[in-house]
Amino acid sequence: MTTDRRIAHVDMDAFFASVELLRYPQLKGQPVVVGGRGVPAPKQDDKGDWQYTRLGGYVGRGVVTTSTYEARALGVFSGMGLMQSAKLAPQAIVLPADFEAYRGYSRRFKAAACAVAPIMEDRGIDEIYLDLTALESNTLSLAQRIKQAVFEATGLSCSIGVSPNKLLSKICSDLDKPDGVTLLQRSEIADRIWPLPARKINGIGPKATEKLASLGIYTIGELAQTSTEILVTHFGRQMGQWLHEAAHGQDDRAVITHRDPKSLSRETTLETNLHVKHDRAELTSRIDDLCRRVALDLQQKQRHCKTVGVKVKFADFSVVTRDLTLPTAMGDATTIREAVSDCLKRIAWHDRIRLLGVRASNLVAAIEEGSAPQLRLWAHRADGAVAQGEVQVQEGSVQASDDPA
Ligand code: TTP
Ligand code: MG
Ligand code: MG
Repeated sequence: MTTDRRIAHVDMDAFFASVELLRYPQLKGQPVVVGGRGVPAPKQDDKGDWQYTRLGGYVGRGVVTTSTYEARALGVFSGMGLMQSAKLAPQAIVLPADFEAYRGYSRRFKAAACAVAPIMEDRGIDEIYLDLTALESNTLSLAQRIKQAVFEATGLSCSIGVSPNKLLSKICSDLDKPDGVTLLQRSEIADRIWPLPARKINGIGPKATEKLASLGIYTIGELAQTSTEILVTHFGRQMGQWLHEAAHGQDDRAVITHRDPKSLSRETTLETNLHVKHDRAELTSRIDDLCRRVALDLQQKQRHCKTVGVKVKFADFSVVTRDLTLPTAMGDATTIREAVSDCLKRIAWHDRIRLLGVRASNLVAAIEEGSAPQLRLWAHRADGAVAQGEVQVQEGSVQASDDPA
């Protein structure tokens, strides 16, 4: 018999909000919400007192990226509109998002965790998996050392779940938030996992949850008791089988330390819908900015791209994409910008523009002359910034989540 693996899932607590509280420690214990970039930043008045923006009276279409646990107690959660949240918590303070800062803290927390447990899979801005199997110490002391290292490097708390696989650990890290450690053994699945709602399984989204409910399946336990045949009938072979295995806590996926990114993209939702002709200057500057950021992302991941794409969402929510494949791979902002211009010329502008995106795909290694490509490409980076399967940084919206199977 092989012994179980020990996989940890680490997730930062109220991540964006917690980073903001490092900047404004006087707000600790208060309901605080992080909105988009358009929210006014706090200002100091003549006496040196901070003046904050309150949620009450907010007008606009900003969205809550995250909220402190005090704001969550008032019903305000990630993804809610700021205007809707204002009705629930008018007194809550709203702060602008600062994605650069969050990326910096993200790198720091990953590097700190890596120093304790070097086999790490990067799962987005505030979460990672670690394979603890080969490490000497007992699981609880490892989890505590990771938390301590993360705190020392960032001043922030995280929650950790440790179990025999990624699927269960992801569920566990959420069970005792914030600042929690949850250890789970295979023998405890029935007692501790089965009572939970099915949607706690990463990969069961709102649609699948609804479909399961229509079959009378609400908990993971009820899912586990449902025959594979029934699940396959309703969800298809692959998904049906995966649902069955997931409910039984089975998951063999390895912790993947390096992954080749397939594409990189950046997009931005405009504060107000812009007109292709009347707002030309503003649009041009937004597009320039997106191209520059995609070029930087490519540089960071040491990649060039052969294909450049654009995405435009119109005021009526229709989405148009165009792409262009170049004869040779490249990664500089100017060439990306030229390709983007070419793509934009092929769009019929039927309405005002709500969102703009630029994508680089068909990625290849950017090999600098005289360098040892293999080493450069796969060397573990001390800052913990490991290439991901797909890096998509959307401002004010959700980060990547795990693939279901
Ligand atoms: P999460 O880990 O889902 O949430 P959180 O860290 O804020 O809170 P928790 O303690 O429950 O883990 O997301 C990490 C960050 O990603 C979050 O701080 C902000 C951002 N995010 C969004 O921008 N939009 C979203 O819809 C969600 C869920 C998160
Ligand atoms: Mg988190
Ligand atoms: Mg997270």
